[in-house]
Amino acid sequence: MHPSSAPLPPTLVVIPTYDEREALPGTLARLRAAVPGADVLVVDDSSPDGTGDWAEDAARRDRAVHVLHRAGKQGLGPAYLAGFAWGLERGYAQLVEMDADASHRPEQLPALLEAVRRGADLAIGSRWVPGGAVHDWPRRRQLLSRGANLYVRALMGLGVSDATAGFRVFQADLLRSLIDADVASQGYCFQVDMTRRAREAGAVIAEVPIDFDERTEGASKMSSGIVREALVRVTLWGFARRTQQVRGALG
Ligand SMILES: Nc1nc2c(ncn2[C@@H]2O[C@H](COP(=O)(O)OP(=O)(O)OP(=O)(O)O)[C@@H](O)[C@H]2O)c(=O)[nH]1
Ligand SMILES: [Mg+2]
Repeated sequence: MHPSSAPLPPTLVVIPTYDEREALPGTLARLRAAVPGADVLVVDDSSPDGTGDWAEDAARRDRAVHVLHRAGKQGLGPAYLAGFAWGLERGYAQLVEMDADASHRPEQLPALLEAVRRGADLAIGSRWVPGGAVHDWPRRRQLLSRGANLYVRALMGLGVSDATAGFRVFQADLLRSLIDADVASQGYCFQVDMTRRAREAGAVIAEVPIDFDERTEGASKMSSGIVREALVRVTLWGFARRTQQVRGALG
């Protein structure tokens, strides 16, 4: 049977939003066209620009679309954790992480879902594997992302080329076992921590090459604080791992 004709297990795409009124409509339309069988949960942190209201209207028009409203901007990690809890409670078999800003092409989601169908517990849409690419990123951003991933690789040995990527599919059983109260909170850190937890759980991780597009609408929420948090956390995780290795070798 051709893979795309296999029935899709119950799938929930979680899209966190903060001030994405301009970008979300296009992303959602593309997603619904690319993977019509998947449900969508928009997790909006009371965006001042009315993204949450727009999502409510979209949910009224389309039964596959749902909205979770949260009070105030609380960061990417907490938004995803709330969205995952919502989806796990409702019995979805696989849960997807995707940005609202169209940096992740909805048309490439089927390739990630296919990797999970073939046995991966976690499929990561990767910019830094052969076939992956970043389009229209300033050199500074490319260096930051590449540098961060090299640093993570060197210190944490996750065996993943794009540990900070935010386009992913988790098998529900794996996801359930990974999330607890102290998953690291913010952008890069959240993705790295989830990757680390998946690796420690012995998960099968597949990296699928993707094209990452620079956002054309709305504004980035990346901040120096998020980068700093990631640097500190990755360094601490790396040293903890080294200490364990040395203890293992001595003991
Ligand atoms: N609910 C919620 N969503 C957020 C928050 N911060 C960022 N997001 C969303 O998370 C996704 C990724 O954020 P971006 O601003 O694109 O951050 P980024 O992709 O690391 O940075 P760029 O590449 O510069 O766009 C987008 O859909 C944002 O709207 C937050 O605090 N709460
Ligand atoms: Mg983005």
